[in-house]
Amino acid sequence: MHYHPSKFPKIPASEITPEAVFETRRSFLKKSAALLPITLLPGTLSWASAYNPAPSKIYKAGDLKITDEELALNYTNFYEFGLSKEKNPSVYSKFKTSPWQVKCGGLAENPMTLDAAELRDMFSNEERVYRFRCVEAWSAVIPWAGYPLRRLIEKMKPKKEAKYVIFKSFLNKEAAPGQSSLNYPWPYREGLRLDEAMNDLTLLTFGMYGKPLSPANGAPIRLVVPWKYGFKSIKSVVSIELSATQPETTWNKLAADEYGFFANVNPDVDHPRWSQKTEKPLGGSLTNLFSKQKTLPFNGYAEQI
Ligand SMILES: Nc1nc2c(c(=O)[nH]1)N[C@H]1C(S)=C(S)[C@@H](COP(=O)(O)O)O[C@H]1N2
Ligand SMILES: [Mo]
Repeated sequence: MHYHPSKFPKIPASEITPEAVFETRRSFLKKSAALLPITLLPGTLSWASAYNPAPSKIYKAGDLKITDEELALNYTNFYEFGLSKEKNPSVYSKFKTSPWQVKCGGLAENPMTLDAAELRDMFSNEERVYRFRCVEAWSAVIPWAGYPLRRLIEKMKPKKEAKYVIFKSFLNKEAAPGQSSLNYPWPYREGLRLDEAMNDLTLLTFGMYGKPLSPANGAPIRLVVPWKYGFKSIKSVVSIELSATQPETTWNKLAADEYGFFANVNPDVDHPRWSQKTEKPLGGSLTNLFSKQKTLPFNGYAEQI
């Protein structure tokens, strides 16, 4: 299926008012709840089917052709479920993403533990079309939906010693076969410096292509940091913790010389095993050299960070 964000106005990021007013999900839900049989509410089905992120902010960087939805859903990196990128959907059959608790704490005056559904509905969701660049040199352009992580962090009220944010994914060997078959330091962990986490581009993400995230893409809640290599965009998050010190992260621990903590997209610094100067957009031929495109410093977001 083809996704058309073009039905929404294209506003350059520079012209976006941070306080743009749009209908909030709560008022949308109230209205739609009035039309639905009461037995549908509350529940996973209604939570998912009522998802309607406001398309009021479309972030663009350069000339972006949105990746085909089928590709973005079916060509994924999610090592908890194995090494292959094109996984059989049955691999997710034991992975339950609702209810899903997220612990938000650490060096916070206002720690909280919420269900992902509550966390999602705490602030209005908006859609953002971002470039996405995996460290393996494939790339995509994806319409995500969520809200800036900054809004949650402000609500958590960082203590003044807080300098980093630590993110952890779930641990469930029953549901995730890769957590037994791959000898990685589970659960998957990532981190950002607090100022990076507070950057307006850093998106706490609940949806893509106008729908809730699929298990393969990190349901029910993931991070998207568009100016960093894809491994920083941790999926299926269960904890967000403020910390005074730089945390250990999964890929950095596995191979520090290949995957740095900061991992900003940089075409001038090659990976030890391949060049980072170019990338292959998903959908382009993966073998045709002419389908490659230049990788941009900070993935095209240098001016926004
Ligand atoms: N928990 C978890 N998060 C993860 C990964 C993973 O294996 N486990 N892979 C990372 C990598 S390497 C990339 S490129 C992106 C891929 O996101 P996508 O599959 O939705 O495109 O997720 C990142 N987040
Ligand atoms: Mo990646």
